[in-house]
Amino acid sequence: MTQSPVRYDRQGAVGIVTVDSPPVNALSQAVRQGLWDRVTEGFIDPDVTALVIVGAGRTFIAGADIAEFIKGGMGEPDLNDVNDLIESGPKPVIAALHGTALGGGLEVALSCHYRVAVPKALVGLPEVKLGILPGGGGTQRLSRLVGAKTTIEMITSGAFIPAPKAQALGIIDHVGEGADPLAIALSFAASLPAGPHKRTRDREEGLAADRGSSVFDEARASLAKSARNQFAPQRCVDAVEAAFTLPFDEGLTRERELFMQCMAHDQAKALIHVFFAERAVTKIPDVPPSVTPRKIGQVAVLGSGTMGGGIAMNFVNAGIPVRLLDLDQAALDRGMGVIAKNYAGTVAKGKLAQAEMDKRLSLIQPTTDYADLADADLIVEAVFEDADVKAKVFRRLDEVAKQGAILASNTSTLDLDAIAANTGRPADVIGMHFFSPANVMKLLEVVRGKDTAPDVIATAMAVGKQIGKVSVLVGNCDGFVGNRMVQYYATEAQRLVIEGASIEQVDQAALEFGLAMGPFAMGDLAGLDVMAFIRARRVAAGLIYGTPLSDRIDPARKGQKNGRGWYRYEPGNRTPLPDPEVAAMIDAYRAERGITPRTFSSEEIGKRLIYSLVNEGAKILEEGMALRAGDIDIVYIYGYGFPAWRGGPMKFAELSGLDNVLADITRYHADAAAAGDADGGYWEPAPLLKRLVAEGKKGFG
Ligand code: TC6
Repeated sequence: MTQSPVRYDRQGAVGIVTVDSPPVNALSQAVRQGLWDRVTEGFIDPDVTALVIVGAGRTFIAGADIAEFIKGGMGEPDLNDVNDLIESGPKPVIAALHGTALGGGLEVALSCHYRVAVPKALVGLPEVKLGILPGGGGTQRLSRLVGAKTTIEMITSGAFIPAPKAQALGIIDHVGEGADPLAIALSFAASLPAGPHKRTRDREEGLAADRGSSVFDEARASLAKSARNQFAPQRCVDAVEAAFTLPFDEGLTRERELFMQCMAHDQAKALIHVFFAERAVTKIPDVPPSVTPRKIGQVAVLGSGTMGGGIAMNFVNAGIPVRLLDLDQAALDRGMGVIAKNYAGTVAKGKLAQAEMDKRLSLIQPTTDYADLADADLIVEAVFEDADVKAKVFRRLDEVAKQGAILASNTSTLDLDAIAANTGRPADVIGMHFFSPANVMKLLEVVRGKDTAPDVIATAMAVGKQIGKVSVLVGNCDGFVGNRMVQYYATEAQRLVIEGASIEQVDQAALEFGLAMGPFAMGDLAGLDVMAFIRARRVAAGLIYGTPLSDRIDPARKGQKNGRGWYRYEPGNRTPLPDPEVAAMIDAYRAERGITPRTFSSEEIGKRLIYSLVNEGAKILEEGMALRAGDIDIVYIYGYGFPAWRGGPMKFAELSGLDNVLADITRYHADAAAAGDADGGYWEPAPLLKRLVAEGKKGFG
């Protein structure tokens, strides 16, 4: 017989129910069953007058077992039955919280008669981040304790609340001292009044003020904007409202109905996929956790432009000192000025203390002398994206860097092995591709060259984590994962315009799909001059099918930076405005090619944009340039504003049906060929996609 993950013992007159199911004491079927059995044991134990539920290890219960959601069917006992048993039993039950009491874990705690916590404990109902809602009575019980507004805020944001604040709100009864939740609970139990001990379901303090209140409609209206297109947040509000309109048991039934609706929705499948994909990216088969990362005490960043400055900020934000090198003092002064201005903006918003800003700035040591890089453990190069410039820099780095230093390039497109070949130590060379603005964007593509040593990979991944990035290991191919895919997406956006859509319509369709920004607005933000430079190299290398409109647009149009790109911009304003000059250029181009513009639906535009990513993503996967389809999804979600609730491009394809996606891609390919449009050559269906569909597979595996 397997041992239960929940045990029972006794201390004086208190029965202790300990959940011991590493890593996070999630409520698997075995834990629910264990809770049922051990709580029952405590209730019938004649020697105890009260029970404590506590988590072993680093945390209280961190929620339902999300892996069970994927397997389907959660099995008996149901969490609501366990909670009802706890709440309606003959003895008071105290939840002793430490670590994170989340989701179903907090719902168990809310079913207890009292909640005590260590000061560092966090509580939250983060289900909405998985596309679902609290389905174990959380919406009904929390409402009774704290009212509608706080409940809605907590449930629709999924925020983690520190114990002292939770106590002030009325969620926790007592925050003790120290780090031992059991000790706090035992002393609390010793001072328990004789009773009666109210069940949360019978408490009323949160309900009265908000019955019939407008808070529900206000929340719905606000979420319609802030959580546009998302299913679960609106259902969360519906579930909370039920606490104010229905008796407790009927409210629970309504909550469960809404929970099941969310669970059946594609958005839950997408977001649960993202939860696991985000954790899977850290797992690299040939770089196991036993590989020790190198110690990084001092970093150097080369290039004090927008990218280099942003990269330097990342390190000093994490307390790691940086030497920032640029060749001329004027550029360096400018770069330092921009960094200081960025921090000052954050201080002005009240998000950073002045003293902290000063401390961070003092950690950056500007220099124009390569010799100052001699003690750096990690050097990140962020100079101009030109192979010759980078070659020169790496030759110089090879001369000055100490033995064992890691030499990283922030190249976004160039061949890492060619860069490494400029040094006598290719094993120490790696790509660390930050996304602009580098101090804000969460994604870091860690690029592995053919000779990169495993401990160098382990270090780059560990440093990425230390500076708050989501790091994804990618292979060395042109544009790596993100930019390799995006070039076809950008080309497809242009092809749609050539065929008849307007620039504004294409961007609007992308927004409707849920992307943070449309492809043309994104081009203007990145800079059309930079894109043209990269494109010229690719065309020369035979790596690109061409982007006809880009070649037609006036080279003086650089994008947002000079107020003229695909759109025009008023001075000091980032709002893209349609530009008749660009429209005229498009008309002329269509006329020249004899194209009669046709109309497009947003759906058709959305499919063509996203499937261009999917087809290239499948090629990348087959070439081994990404380890998993989920890694590609994470690149897109954290680097390109892809909506997490769509799961990333690859998950979106799975949810759309790989066979449907392949059928569309095959048609786009045939259409491009029939029109003699070589620019659409990338629609050649990915062999992996064809194989998976032929084998009847539903996913990329
Ligand atoms: C719910 O409760 C609904 C109830 C209604 C029922 C009717 N399940 O994040 P980490 C794994 S919905 C399964 O790296 P951290 C995770 O995959 C749930 N597994 O650690 C990883 O595994 P790996 C509401 C889970 O210290 C390992 O634990 N709860 C779960 O940075 C370590 O995780 C949530 O949404 C889980 N619930 O952060 C909470 N949680 O090592 C989700 C974690 O094999 N969890 N794992 O890769 C979290 O937010 C964070 O994991 C954390 C710990 C804050 C608990």
